[in-house]
Amino acid sequence: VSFSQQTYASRGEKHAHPVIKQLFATMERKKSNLSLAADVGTKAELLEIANKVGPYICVLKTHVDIISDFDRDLVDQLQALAAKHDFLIFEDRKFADIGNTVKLQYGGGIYRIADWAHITNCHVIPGEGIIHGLAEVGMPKGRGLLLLAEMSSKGMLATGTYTDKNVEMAVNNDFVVGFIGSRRFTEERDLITMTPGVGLHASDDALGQQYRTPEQIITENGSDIIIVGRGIYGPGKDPVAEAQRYREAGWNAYLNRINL
Ligand code: 5BU
Repeated sequence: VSFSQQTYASRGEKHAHPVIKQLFATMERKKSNLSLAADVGTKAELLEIANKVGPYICVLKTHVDIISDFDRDLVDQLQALAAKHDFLIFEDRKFADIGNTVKLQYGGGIYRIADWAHITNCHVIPGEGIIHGLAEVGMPKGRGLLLLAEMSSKGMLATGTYTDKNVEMAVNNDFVVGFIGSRRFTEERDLITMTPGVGLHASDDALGQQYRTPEQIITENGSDIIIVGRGIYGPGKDPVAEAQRYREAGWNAYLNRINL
């Protein structure tokens, strides 16, 4: 049976990676395959939205380098919220340098991403060394890595053999737990897919983002998690009401898939 037709709970029970085990268990407990993309500019705004929307999500996705007043206390408070509301933290860092450099970027600097992000991601444009460099830092801490097998934006260049190479590298490396992309990529092991560019209606923004619906992504394409940003906190929106709507839409799309 394809992984897409199994429940999150049963996949979690069998999974070899501790982060994905934890993730599937969280998803099942909260009946949520929703990740919030919290692209806000300050510490106060990030903590506020994480606290409000936290009950409805399985993963909080961050871009820490857009927070103007980032500090250590933000990390402590985010971790406390992750424990309080039962979600994981995914820093969408998109590493893209040689192994030795990404090792320094992942473990050090101001952000020390490996200390607090359960999951991060990278491009494989430099070759497999990037995965090995990140793994040296992340593996001992029990972290997981997603490869950017595809992107959601118009004209993106991660297609064809480049996407296939991502899948090949992922299957062969235990630090890799899955992909960013639009669909399920392989049955060789249970590598998850998280999908950005999700809205309740298919549409675009002015800078190349393309939105597809939870049904397209979860039911039809077999992805595991929808990532939603402005659909939840965009101008005039009530983030709690929208998070509830997306959670329900994502979960129903999953129920429809496993009942197919
Ligand atoms: P939006 O407001 O729902 O459009 O936000 C989407 C988020 O997902 C945003 O943080 C992007 O950086 C992120 N993203 C994306 O949109 N597309 C991609 O292919 C990848 C990440 Br990878």
